[in-house]
Amino acid sequence: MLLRRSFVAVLALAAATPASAHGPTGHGPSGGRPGDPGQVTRTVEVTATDNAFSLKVLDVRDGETVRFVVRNTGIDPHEFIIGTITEHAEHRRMMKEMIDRQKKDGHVHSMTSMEHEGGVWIEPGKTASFVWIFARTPDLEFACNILGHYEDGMRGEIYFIP
Ligand SMILES: [Cu+2]
Repeated sequence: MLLRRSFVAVLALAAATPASAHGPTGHGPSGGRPGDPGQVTRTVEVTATDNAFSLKVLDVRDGETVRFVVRNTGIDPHEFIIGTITEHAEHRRMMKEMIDRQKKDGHVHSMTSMEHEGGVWIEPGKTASFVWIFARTPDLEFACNILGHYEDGMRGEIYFIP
């Protein structure tokens, strides 16, 4: 599928851009912030396939520092991103817009505005990790927002233990 391939190429380019370290949309990440690797108290291992996560739901504590290790055993790239339901929806909307624009004018546009520091991009066969300190936030989810993947079920709720 041509559409899917070009889409993935754009995303891969964006993932490799160092500018991804800050929330360019003007607001910081929801649900916490990048954590100190020295403060990790739990490691959560996740396997991504085409198109599902081995992790279905996640219970965390407010202030807990978690290291996520995400392995992609699929054929397609995937992402594992933490954000609110609204943020994920916006992320998907922007990805779609980007593809539509690319289809129209043939140029590869920067995906900077959709990058999020709360997560990783994982190429097929690779493993990626990040450390996150959670802050109590309603409607928090982990998700892959690549076209169609969220809808296929690459998402799960993050619950805060009272
Ligand atoms: Cu995916």
